[in-house]
Amino acid sequence: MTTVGVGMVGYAFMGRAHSQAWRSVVPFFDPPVRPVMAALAGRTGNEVRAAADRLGWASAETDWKELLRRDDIGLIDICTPGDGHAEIAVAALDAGKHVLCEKPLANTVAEAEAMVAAAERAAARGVKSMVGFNYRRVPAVTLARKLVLEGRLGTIRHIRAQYLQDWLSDPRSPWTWRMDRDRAGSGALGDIGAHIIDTAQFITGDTVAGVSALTETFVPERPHPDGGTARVTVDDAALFIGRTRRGATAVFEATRFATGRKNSLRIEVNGSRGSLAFDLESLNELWFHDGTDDGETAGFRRILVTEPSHPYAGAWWPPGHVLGYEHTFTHEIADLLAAIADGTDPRPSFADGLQVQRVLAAVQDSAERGSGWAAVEGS
Ligand code: SOE
Repeated sequence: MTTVGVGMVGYAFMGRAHSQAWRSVVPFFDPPVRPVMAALAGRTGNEVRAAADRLGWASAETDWKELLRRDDIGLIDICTPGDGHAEIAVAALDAGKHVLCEKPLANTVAEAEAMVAAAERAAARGVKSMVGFNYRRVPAVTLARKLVLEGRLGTIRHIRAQYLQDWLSDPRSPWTWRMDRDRAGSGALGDIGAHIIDTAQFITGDTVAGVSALTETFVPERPHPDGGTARVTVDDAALFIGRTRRGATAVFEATRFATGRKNSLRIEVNGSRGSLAFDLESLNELWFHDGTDDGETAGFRRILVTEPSHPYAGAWWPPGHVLGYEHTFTHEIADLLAAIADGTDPRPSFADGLQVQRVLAAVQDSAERGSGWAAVEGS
């Protein structure tokens, strides 16, 4: 059995989610290359050692560069804030390590381009890279894409996508790095807007070609955990309309101020033959309207996406025994390991991540110009 040693950088929310996935991928997916959770890297010695212990990593490092020097590590998993992605990913790929990098790929288009260049150099040597748009791996989302590709929706006319959270709606919620443009790149736009862009493009197989956007920062200053206040330099909400390369219209909304909505990624796609709808807060369900059904009984029907024939579902439990948020990360890692084993290029690639980054940049550009139309570079 071939193995690959994994070194992960960062152990906050995403680090915990990825650790859970690295621990569960072998028993459920029996991957052809088995991961060995070799080391966790973080800045503070006692904290990273405690986290490594708790999350299942065999050792801890206080400098991520040490992971690149170790021969027992062949894959780097980047779970840091956005400002660390480009430096770590480029160095890791140049050192011949496979890379899984959290989304959004980078904080700027220039960083993302450098990462794609490194990924291309590495690919020529058989080294793989992937960006972690985990919602592609919700079984219902993968099924939605399959239905579109099979032509069950016909020509796609409308995409309607929202990502609604409310964790910042209270102005007393403390400032974090996610509110700092230098560290996070942008606010709701890059954090959750990137997910709806990727999910919409993944499901439809189309890309956003141009946008008109509006962003808003409702609370420009927040209490700093160390005392005093700190300035919020990112958007709290981003709204934009767009047109796709193939001529569909799209409406997107990403906000952290939708009171009562916790983690609601909703998408509806309308085509000439039918429609589908999905909400992450009910992630085992896909709603499908087949416009070719008899008019009297036609309508949206709820598909419970837990059958063994459904994407990923067969690896888990019997039908109806629902899956959750964390499974998407296990699926992502299972696919990455399969690609490493069979020599194919895993998706979403760094090039896919760059394309999303270009949409984010177009949104920012349009919003800064009072919602003027902004073409997406390269589309
Ligand atoms: C925080 O808003 C966050 O955790 C995002 O960073 C994730 O990517 C998203 O999946 C859930 O919300």
